[in-house]
Amino acid sequence: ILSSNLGYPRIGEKREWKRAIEAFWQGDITEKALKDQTQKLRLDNLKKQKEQGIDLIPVGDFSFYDHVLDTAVAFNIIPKRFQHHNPSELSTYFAIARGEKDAVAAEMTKWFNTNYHYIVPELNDVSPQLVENRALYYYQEAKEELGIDGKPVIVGPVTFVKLAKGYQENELEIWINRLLPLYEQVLTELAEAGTRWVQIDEPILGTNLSEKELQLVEKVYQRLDNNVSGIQLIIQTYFETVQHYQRIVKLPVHGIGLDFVHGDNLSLIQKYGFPADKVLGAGIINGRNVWRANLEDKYQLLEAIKEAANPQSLVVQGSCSLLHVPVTKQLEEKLDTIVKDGLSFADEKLVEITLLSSAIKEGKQSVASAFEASENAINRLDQSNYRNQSVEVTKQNVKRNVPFAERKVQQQKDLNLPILPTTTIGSLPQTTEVKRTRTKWRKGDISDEQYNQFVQAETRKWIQIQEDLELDVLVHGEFERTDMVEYFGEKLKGFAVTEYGWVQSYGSRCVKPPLLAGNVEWEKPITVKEIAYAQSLTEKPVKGMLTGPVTILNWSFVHEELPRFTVQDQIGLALEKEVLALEEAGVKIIQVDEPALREGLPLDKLKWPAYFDAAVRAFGLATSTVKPETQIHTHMCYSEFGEIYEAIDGLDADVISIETSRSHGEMVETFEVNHYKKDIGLGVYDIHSPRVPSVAELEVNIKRALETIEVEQFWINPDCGLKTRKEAETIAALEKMVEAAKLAREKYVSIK
Ligand code: THG
Ligand code: ZN
Repeated sequence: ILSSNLGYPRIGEKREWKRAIEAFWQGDITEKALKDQTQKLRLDNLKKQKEQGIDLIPVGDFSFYDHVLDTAVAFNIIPKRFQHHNPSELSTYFAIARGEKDAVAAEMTKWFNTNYHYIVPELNDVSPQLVENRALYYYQEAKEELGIDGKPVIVGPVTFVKLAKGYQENELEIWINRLLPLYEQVLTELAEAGTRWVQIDEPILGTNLSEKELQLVEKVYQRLDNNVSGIQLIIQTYFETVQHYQRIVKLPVHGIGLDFVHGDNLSLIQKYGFPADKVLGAGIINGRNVWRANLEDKYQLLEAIKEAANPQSLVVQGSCSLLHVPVTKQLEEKLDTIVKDGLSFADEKLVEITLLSSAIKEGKQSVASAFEASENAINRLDQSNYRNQSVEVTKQNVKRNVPFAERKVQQQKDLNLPILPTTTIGSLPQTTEVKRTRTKWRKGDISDEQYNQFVQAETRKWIQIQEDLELDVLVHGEFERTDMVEYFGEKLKGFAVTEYGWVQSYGSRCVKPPLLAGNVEWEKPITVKEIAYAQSLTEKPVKGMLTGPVTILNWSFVHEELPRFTVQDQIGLALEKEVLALEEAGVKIIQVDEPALREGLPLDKLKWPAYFDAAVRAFGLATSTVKPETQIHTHMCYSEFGEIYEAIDGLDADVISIETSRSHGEMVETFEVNHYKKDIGLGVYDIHSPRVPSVAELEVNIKRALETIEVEQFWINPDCGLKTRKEAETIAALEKMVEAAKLAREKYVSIK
């Protein structure tokens, strides 16, 4: 019996990784300094894992941006528009991720159903070859610097190609075959360097693969087995029940890693057993949540796994990489002790893993006090104020009373907007000054009054800028908010927030999900003061900005004992009170963002209908009681909307804005095919890149959308919130956008 870790967070206890990378981008530190600083972090992380007594320590889980991009670049998979660069330069790598003057960044999308985003590899126009054996580099580094015989982690070929784009569906096999020799070379070189274990991640096995794809999986691993020797390969799956379990466990590899927290792999091994000649990676500690494990329950689970599976050997591990949880809870000083005691971040999870592997090896008595401590902590939270009163959700009608077509007429009468109205998604640049001032206020260095004054001054400045730009629907800018979810987590009852609980979201960007410890309740107006202030400064409509129930739920760490859909309804009801308070204050447009709706989708399609129903219901709880003349907007991030179209329509929002620009025309089609009737803004430029778009480029995007979407239906906006952008960039880009909108109005309205 061994203990293992599948991946460690990259970002450092205090986000040192992010700071180093951003300083490098700014030109504040050299490439050498970046490499030195990140190496130190990497080695510190390895040391910690060794000290915790983890037997199989991952190497190669580090990245300067994203591990899928690392894999692509190591294979010379570089989009054509970046091919004039040297593939082994770090600047090439960052250019693909971030875009550069004449080349848009590669598309980014969510990693399965998590809040981590990867860079989508583009397979058209590339000739794969092995530029760098990253796994080998990091394996040798750990060995030479620390004497650690690490376990390289690589993205498996099937998952990699399935997540890539730029090829036809029937070319999957061709592409996998093109990459397999490179995988063979990577693995052979590792074997020669003395590597014993390799973790090959194939989370795609938790999704619904076709029979043909499944046969391909079998061919791939057969071939790796034939051509690579001297290595113990573990196929690692996570996030869901393995589909086609009986065939997957027969693959000719040394071991299989299964997630015993998400999905129902336990039933599978109980029903079908597990090959006695294989190692079973038992993912029992939740790698996606921060709540402390009940060690007794986990021990029972391990016993059940051991009994049903009877594998050659059992490896005790997390359910997935710990990339999705913060580093350590030790730094938290302000948390309620009941909550803090109930938590377990990455470092604490490593302890849970080694405790459980000792318990199963040497008996529970050897770790009895730890078992007791875990049980006590869980009971205390269960009996605390967070849980004592339940919030009943009795409301039945979650639909708006007046149909869209009628609402539209009434809203237009009130709002009097031009055709092709322009707006932004909500957040405006969070400059260093904004963040610094918030930090000062948090520390008590400035008073509430001073902070308030500052936020108001920023709002005033930006209302003026938006008026000067001649935008039609304005926003207050969200200067009082850190993050769209964390902010509501701070204000709603049932949540707690951390100081250092950061996780990587994309590239150097991190989020700090609130902790959902109990029943959710609205206590008093949250956003009304700021919105009403902004509205008082202008004649143009200012949108009220809220985060929707699905997103708040998905981007929080929800305690595993809470029923998710019930809490989601509770959040919906809490937001309804906020929506009505805004309406009462005279706000005419209220945006309830659901950027997480798509990414929260279960991997298993059978679970989709229940998920959609719950999402539509909770959104309806929040928004359906407004007057018909109140315009409800929503916003969603990222592509692949085809499959969630019904739910989008079901939300019945008067206006939806959608992030599109990294996936170009694909999205337009979805709405065309379905004859979408309500108003829609398909983002006309990509805000994730510092690049300012040209008017011509914006016109192309508008034109494409208007080929299929009615002029009366279309809104012109950037594709996502602007908080990560610099002020100058933002103003420059919005100027172009308004100019393009004016040109479009002349062109398309005159045709009519
Ligand atoms: N909030 C949350 N999750 C998200 C988003 C979000 N997931 C998807 C998408 N948006 C990811 N996008 C972002 C956008 C911006 C930031 C993070 C994720 C961001 N983070 C700051 C940073 O890392 O510099 C936070 C730090 C700070 O404010 O000091 O800007 O919007 N929950
Ligand atoms: Zn967005």
